Amino acid sequence: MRPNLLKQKFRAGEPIVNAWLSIPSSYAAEVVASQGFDSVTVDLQHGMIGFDSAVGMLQAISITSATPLVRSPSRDTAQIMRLLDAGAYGVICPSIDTPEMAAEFVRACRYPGAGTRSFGPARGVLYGGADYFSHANDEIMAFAMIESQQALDNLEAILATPGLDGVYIGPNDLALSLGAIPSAQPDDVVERAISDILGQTLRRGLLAGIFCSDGDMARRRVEQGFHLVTPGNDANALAVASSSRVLAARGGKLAVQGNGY
Ligand code: 3PY
Ligand code: MG
Repeated sequence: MRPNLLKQKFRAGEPIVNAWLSIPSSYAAEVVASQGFDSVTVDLQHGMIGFDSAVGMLQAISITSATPLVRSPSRDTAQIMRLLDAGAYGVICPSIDTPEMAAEFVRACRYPGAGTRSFGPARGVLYGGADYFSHANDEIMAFAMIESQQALDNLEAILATPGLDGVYIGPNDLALSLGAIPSAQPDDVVERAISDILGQTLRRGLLAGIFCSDGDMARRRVEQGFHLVTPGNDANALAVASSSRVLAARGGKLAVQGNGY
């Protein structure tokens, strides 16, 4: 099976820069995936993307060396299995708040022996290779999104879930859950929660990932100790690039960058 380069980079301690796609276009996916990202995530939760578009986008990502990931629309195990069949090499699952949710999610990503994944790796075999089935349980990565007070309260037990590869922090939902306002520069209460999650994840030896508002914040998070960072999404990059051109043409300069999700 084609190795999961993300796993290799994590083991080697190399920072992983992950793109985030919300525009339902295989061409846009191809453009973004060709820019040197280590991984590219198709976001089916908040992106304007359904399963059919996601398949074409995973195909487009597959022509590059970036590892194809998805954020599933929910914890629904049938959807998670379909996205794995479509060739995703890792799933970022929203709102994992309890160890039971974490266990059910991880089982959906693993074939029997380790889980409940149903057999039918349609594109998985095309992208991964003929021996996909024998190695998928080891190569496919499962990331639990930690984005609530409840998840924080249960973090130790969530991190102890067998087969969980790591966590991915959603700072905006985390802020809402902590009574703060989602912001490109999170409040102190959110920052304290982020460093608590990071510390516990590192102590467990798992991968720590986080969504960031832009490239500068992503760099800061790498320096803080995160393994995987997402410097905003495609729609935000397009909006910032477009508005800066309009402003430049009008003789002005862009002051504020947007906050993607
Ligand atoms: C959040 O910040 O809540 C996210 O889910 C990032 O996409
Ligand atoms: Mg979220």
